[in-house]
Amino acid sequence: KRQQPVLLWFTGLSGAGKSTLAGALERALYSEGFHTYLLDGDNVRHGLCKDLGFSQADRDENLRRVGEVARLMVDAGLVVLSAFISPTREERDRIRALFPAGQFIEVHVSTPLAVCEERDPKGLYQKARQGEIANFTGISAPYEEPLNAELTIDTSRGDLASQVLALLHYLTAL
Ligand code: GGZ
Repeated sequence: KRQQPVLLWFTGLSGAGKSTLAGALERALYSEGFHTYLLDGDNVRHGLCKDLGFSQADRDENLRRVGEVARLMVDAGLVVLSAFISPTREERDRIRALFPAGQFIEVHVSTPLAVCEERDPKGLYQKARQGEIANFTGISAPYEEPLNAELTIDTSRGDLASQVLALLHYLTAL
């Protein structure tokens, strides 16, 4: 099928639902015959970026590498999805600037902090509140909300299927 190669960049807090949304969208795209790849902390921070932690400088380098890898994958013709907190506008805009207009699609997963903290699927917020994890985004490290995201999705409202449909509609209108 002739879906244009693009990078869908999911940004938001830990527990906001970035990976869940991106994974569900990837399955939907795959079943329609598109070639996709999902970049996330699970496949990047254990390999390509395993030398990096969560200081601001390390996050910037993590995202710089992910952006460059995503560019190569888009060049190869893939629909690339990425799911990283990517807390600063500067880093997200730097990655946007690697792509021609329209090829970088920023998806703000805007689930409120209170909901993410309530979900706390890995117990990380609790640890951060207790001071056991430093520089935790939303608690002791900043998250800068996007000002010009192409799409905004709050996973505490509505269901996953309709959120995936909204993403598919955006993509197929390109
Ligand atoms: C934020 C952290 C931290 C700190 C470990 N701050 O919910 P998760 O567990 O699976 O997703 C989070 C992931 C964030 O990695 P990213 O590569 O997406 O971050 S960034 O874009 O800022 O480079 C969380 C876990 O790693 N984690 N320590 N201090 N999240």
